[in-house]
Amino acid sequence: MLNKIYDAMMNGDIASIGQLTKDALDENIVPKTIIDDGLLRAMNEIGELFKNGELFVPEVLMRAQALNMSMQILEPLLKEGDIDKKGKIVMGTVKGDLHDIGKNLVILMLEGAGYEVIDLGVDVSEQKIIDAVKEHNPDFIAMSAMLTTTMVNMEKCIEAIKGEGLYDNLKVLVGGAPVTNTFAEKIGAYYSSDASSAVELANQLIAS
Ligand code: B1M
Repeated sequence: MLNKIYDAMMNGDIASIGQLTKDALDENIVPKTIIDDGLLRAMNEIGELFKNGELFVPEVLMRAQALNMSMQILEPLLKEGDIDKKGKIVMGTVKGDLHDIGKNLVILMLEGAGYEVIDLGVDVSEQKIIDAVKEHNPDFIAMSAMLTTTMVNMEKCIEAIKGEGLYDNLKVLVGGAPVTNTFAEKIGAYYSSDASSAVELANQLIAS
């Protein structure tokens, strides 16, 4: 049954993933096992295929939708502490920037890898990020920018975080088409070029 769920995920089979999830529960497979050995096992593989250019954005989004459909059934059944969250991430697209497809993909991959992500959406001001950091006490702030005119707001945000004395307690991840490693280093952040690399980077940093 877990292999069937894995296959449905790999094929982006949104028509049958819900029924397969219910069938697995009927066979007394616990939600955590369905998530770990069915959904997330597939999502890790999907991340690798995407990274290697063997899957494209629409295909990944369809598989992510399948994961969400299954999770909608499983989440209410999960007990407190059932899922070990690797870390907490506050993420948004920076002020002035409305692009969210890449950000959403990064979030899906991070969630699929076991991170709790608080999605602040698009056009996110420094103050909104600061408020979220104070409320959620995350391990990471992750920012996305797709415009050369908005990537500068990443630096402004980091300065604002420093001004509030919050910078030393977390790490800042950045990405998006115009962003480079050199730029990230200059502003005091860590860079990743795509969603899978963002997961790898978060894993490295959380372990260090
Ligand atoms: Co806009 N747009 N857009 N756009 N748009 C670009 C970015 C552009 C390159 C197109 C072009 O001119 N060739 C150009 C930017 C030029 C520049 O500044 N260098 C541009 C422009 C100019 C604009 C407007 C100004 C156009 C106008 O109105 N005159 C305007 C700006 C609006 C605003 O934000 N204020 C605008 C508007 C729009 C739409 C609303 C129409 C739409 C956005 C819809 C949406 O997001 N909901 C749109 C789109 C779709 C694009 C393109 C075509 C595609 C972007 C995309 O979604 N790519 C884009 C051209 C292009 O890239 N080919 C373009 C797919 C996505 C999966 O990739 O976002 O790169 P990407 O995310 C990747 C990585 O970058 C990385 O991982 C993701 C997954 O692998 N990543 C991270 C992203 N964020 C990360 C954060 C991390 C780590 C990795 O943190 C840990």
